[in-house]
This record gives sequence, C-alpha cells and structure tokens, in this order.
Amino acid sequence: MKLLGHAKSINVRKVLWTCVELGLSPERDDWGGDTRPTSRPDFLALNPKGLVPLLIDGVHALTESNTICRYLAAREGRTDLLPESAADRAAVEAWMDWQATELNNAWRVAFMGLVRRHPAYADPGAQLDSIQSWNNEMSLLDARLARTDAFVCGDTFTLADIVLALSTNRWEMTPMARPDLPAIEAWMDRLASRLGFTTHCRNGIA
Ligand SMILES: N[C@@H](CCC(=O)N[C@@H](CS)C(=O)NCC(=O)O)C(=O)O
Repeated sequence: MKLLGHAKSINVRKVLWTCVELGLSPERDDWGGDTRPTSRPDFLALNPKGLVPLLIDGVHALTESNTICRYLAAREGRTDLLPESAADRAAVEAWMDWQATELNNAWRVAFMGLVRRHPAYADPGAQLDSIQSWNNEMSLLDARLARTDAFVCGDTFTLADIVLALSTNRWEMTPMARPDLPAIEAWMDRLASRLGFTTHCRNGIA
C-alpha cells in the first residue's frame, strides 16, 4: 500500500492518523505542497483531480481523505472506528460529511487569508464573515460534545473524531478571535493520549 501526499497536508494527516489507529504503515511518497507538483502527468494519470491524498492499494487508487479513512477502517474490520450497523455508521458519516462540507466552507477565506496570506483572500470584510461562520460551526460542534461528554459520536472514539480534531487544530492555530468552547477544549485534551493525535494532529502544523 502506498500513500501519495506530503505530511503537512491536513487531508493527508487524516489518513496518517487513521493508519496509526489501525497499526498500518503505508509507504509514503511526497507529492503536493512544496514537494513534487500534483500537476505532473504521472500524478494526474492516477488522480485527475490533482489533489492529495491518494492511496494506492493494489489495483485500487483511492481519493478523498474521508473516503480513504473509511476504506482503511472497513478494510481492517475496525467497526469501533466505523460501525457496522447502518444507523451507527450513518452517525459517523454524517459528522465526517459535515466536516468536509459546512465546516470546510466556513474556514476557507479566514484560513487562506490569515495563515496562508493568499492575495485572493485578503479582503478584511470577507475574512470577518468567514471567521463568524467558522466560529458558529465550531459552536455547533461544542454543543454536540457537551451532550456526549466524551467523543463526537458518543462514548467511543471513531473516525469522526480524527477528521474533526484536525479541523479543530486548524481553528485553534488561526490568528483570529475565537469564543471559549469548553467542551471542544476538554475533548482535545481527551484525545491527547493518542499517538496519532500528537504525531499528526496537534503537531504544530495548521
Ligand atoms: N476533498 C479532498 C481535498 C484534498 C485537498 O484539497 N488536498 C490539498 C492538500 S490539503 C491539495 O492536494 N492541494 C494541492 C497541493 O498540495 O499541491 C480530500 O478531502 O481529500
């Protein structure tokens, strides 16, 4: 099995943390970011989207970080991370989908402007709107964690915790005003005993 993507990418780090939970150590090739450009024809032949992560497992080439995490958990039969029953599985998937859609859309302008300093995201008004939406979405996650008083989907750790902790780490590292969200803080502290969290999530990279 081979994982293509550089280790600073938030989406590659989801897969790397999942691999730690599963005891897997795929060979990793640096692609994207300031390593080899994903616009190279040999990369595009494997993933026409030109994005990392890309997982090669035998004849299968898998894209989309959340899908890859689900694939690996299912491949390893880890129903603790991705439950078997339709309803429990849907609960995990719903939070993962929320991360990839609502939450990712909320932070884009603030993060790209304030951390990446990308000129296309320099408008202060648009940054403020993005900060507001991002904080609103994070408050929703905080309310959820206040209810479970443990992990995103209840008493046990699942894939939803991995993808949302990476987003939360980014939220904490972006220089902007943030409300105090105590349930999120307690949850991040709860995750700190996990090797995948310290190695690939709270590791100084936004
Ligand atoms: N929806 C995709 C998004 C992947 C994505 O945006 N990857 C970024 C890195 S985090 C990328 O490949 N950017 C181009 C590059 O790094 O060169 C996923 O979740 O895997």
